[in-house]
Amino acid sequence: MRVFFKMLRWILHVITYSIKHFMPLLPILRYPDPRLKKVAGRVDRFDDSIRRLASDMAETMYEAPGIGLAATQVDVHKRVIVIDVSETRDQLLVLVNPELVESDGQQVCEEGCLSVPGIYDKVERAEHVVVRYFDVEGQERTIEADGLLAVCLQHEMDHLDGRVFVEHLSQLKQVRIKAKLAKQARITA
Ligand code: K1U
Ligand code: ZN
Repeated sequence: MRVFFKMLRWILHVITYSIKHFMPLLPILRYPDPRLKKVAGRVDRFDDSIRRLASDMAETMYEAPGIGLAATQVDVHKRVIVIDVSETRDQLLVLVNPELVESDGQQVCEEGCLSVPGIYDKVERAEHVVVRYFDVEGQERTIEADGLLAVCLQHEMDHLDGRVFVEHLSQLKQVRIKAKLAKQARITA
């Protein structure tokens, strides 16, 4: 009987370990998927489902790897973004219902996007931003940023409004990017 319970405990341990460590990552939508155009809705309840979403998004971002991810990109149309621009990859920011309250200056930075793999181009953004948001516990906070963090915040907030960074580029570049991605998709199909 003791051997049976020992085995049962071991099986349960293996199951919980597998769920915790081998959970499938969230699939990322690829441009020009029309779902990337949806405007995300505000979060009004700060419950476990939001904390689970943020945690799955962070795992997906780190694994990709990326420096940011918006819920829109994983086909969840809620105003949630995760960001980590640190070199040590241990400075996770989770922003719920982010709102741009101030912006000034200009900077041009090379951007990439996990929804537009292999495409990088220069985009003009504000140099300095102030963003008001809620953390996953529903506590209101403010972040002030410049440089790469400011760029990343603007890039991710664009996603929540259904905009992908390539839409800041010329029409000609957009046509070329769509053709390149369609070719990539045919090769990998
Ligand atoms: O939104 C996304 O798709 C994530 C995107 C964020 C971003 C990158 C560059 C400028 C603005 C916003 C990425 O993370 S693309 C991948 C990337 O830039 C990167 C990946 C690993 C290490 C460093 C950068
Ligand atoms: Zn992106």
